[in-house]
Amino acid sequence: MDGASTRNNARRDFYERIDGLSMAPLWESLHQLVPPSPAPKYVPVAWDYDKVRPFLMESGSLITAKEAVRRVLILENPALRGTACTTPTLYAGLQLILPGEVAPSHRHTQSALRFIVEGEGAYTAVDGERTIMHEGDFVITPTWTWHDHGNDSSRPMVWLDGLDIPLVALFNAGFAENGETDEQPITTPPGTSDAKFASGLLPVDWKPTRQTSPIFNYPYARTREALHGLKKAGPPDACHGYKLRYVNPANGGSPMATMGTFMQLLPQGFETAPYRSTDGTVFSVVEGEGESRVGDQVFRWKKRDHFVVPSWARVVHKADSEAVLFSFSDRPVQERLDLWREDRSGR
Ligand code: GTQ
Repeated sequence: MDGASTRNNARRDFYERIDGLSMAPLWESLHQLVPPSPAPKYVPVAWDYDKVRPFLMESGSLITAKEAVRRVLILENPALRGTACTTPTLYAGLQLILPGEVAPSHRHTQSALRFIVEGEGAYTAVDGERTIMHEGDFVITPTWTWHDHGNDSSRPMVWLDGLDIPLVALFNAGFAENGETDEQPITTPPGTSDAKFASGLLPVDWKPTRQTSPIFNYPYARTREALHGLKKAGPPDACHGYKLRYVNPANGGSPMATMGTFMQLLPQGFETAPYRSTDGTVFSVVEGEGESRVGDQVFRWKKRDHFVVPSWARVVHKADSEAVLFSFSDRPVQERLDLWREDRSGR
């Protein structure tokens, strides 16, 4: 036996002996543990709404919203099957609620966002107030707030659920409880939180008690108007087109501590400069048609399609017609931890 194999055998033997003590040699895995740049173990993926919708509707005949509690098809990353993860930190799913149904009241420490994909007229109630939802609206149900959903309209409603389920699981900080009634008692007239907090004004003696935004519906009509105002005001950003982030008006931060949410407008024919950042991101197409190159994959998309851009994957969006993209990520968490990075060198 040569010197190298004698040494390797001695090392293997050593590893086996320390294995029984629940110990392992760092030097065998150091490079993976501390990579020179992010090496995500999940992949770019897209869901074509034309293919997804029939299954979503079929689920509506298999189980009621009440029995399911939440009737959702999880958008699971192909590299993370069986984990309910869309990215390693975020969960995403498409929730269906049919006319007359109620998704019963509960609360949990996981924060949730709703992004309305199809239909209008259903409501979400959060801590005693209801909001009627329309396509493109962004609605939050922050950590530990009571929430239920109901559809008093005549059409099915579908929205994208985004939750921090994997993050909360990582911390083992999950708590949940069910409401006493399916629909929580309504204590506040609709429009109250909007009136108090959504006009660049705050009630004079109001003090925030948590990081969460006091606004719980950010309607698309206003977001759209803002994007179009931006477009009139100047040239697009090379990497983003016209991109805005949703904000908690009380502190300038994200509406919820764990998830950042964004809306961007890409003018017709616009192609973004290559861009990457460390926050793996879930996109929902709101308007228009185009394609995104994510790493070496190309996803064609149109209204209501969804796709994932993993951490540090280069992305280029191209809009064939004027397009609007909603997206969410764990960016605020990474920023708080001084971890978030971007690379605009493709600009
Ligand atoms: O609406 O509370 O998609 O608790 C997954 C878990 C939605 C919700 C989901 C949930 C909810």
